Amino acid sequence: MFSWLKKDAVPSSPDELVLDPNNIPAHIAIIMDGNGRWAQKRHLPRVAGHKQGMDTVKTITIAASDLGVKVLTLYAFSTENWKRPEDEVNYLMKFPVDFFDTFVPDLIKNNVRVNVMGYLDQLPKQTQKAVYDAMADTKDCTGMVLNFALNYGSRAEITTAMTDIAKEVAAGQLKPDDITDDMISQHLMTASLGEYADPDLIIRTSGEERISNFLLWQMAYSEFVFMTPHWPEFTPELLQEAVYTYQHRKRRFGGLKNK
Ligand code: V07
Repeated sequence: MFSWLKKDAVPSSPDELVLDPNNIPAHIAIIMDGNGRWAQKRHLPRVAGHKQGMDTVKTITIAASDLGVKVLTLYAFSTENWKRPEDEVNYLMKFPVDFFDTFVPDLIKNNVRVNVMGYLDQLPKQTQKAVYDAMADTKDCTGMVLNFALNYGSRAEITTAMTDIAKEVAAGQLKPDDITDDMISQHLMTASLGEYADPDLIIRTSGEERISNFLLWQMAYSEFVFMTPHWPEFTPELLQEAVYTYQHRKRRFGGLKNK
């Protein structure tokens, strides 16, 4: 695996994907779609798909870290997901707890820091505790940031940012004409990611080709790769395939920058 990481690596066959280690997308964001459909196809309850999806989260986190990705953002639960059946929502809310109990030692071993963005105060108390514990226990890790979007919605995020900026204007701390795009970025939930706030590559699994209220401001110059496997079927090889596709795109940044 990752033969291209080895010094002087040569492809063992012409169709092996050889990645350029100097052009790994710094920030990859993934819409982990298709857990329910994966389960239904196998006549399993939807929650079985979510459970399998959690194992994929673990595998892909380590694979992304090994690739040299700086930030991996995973869309775990959207502000719209509350509309799902109550039982399913209750089940989903236990994931951060389970994740914390079973995976934090591996994250520390791999020097991965957990960050969570979203409206966390609306989550059940034990879910909040698991999230804050995962962040606290990995706070000294200096490698990849595993950034969960949990109870996240991009329009709500932008609305909150606009309200905060309007309050600064009303208080006389800021003039309307002094508002810049950098300043807006600074008020979004990705601000703490610094230079990596905007995703370079957005992947959506399960064949759906839409954005579903995810990182609307931050995706201004992102590359999109839509893949057909359901999230529980996603593998490190498919992640590499997406990176390979990314590396063969020409990014233009609206003609502002060139790579
Ligand atoms: C969830 C697993 C992935 C497939 C999609 C749905 C189910 C990890 C988390 C998580 C979130 C915050 C945190 C630690 C872990 C998670 C939900 C669902 C709601 F600090 N996986 N996962 N959260 N699934």
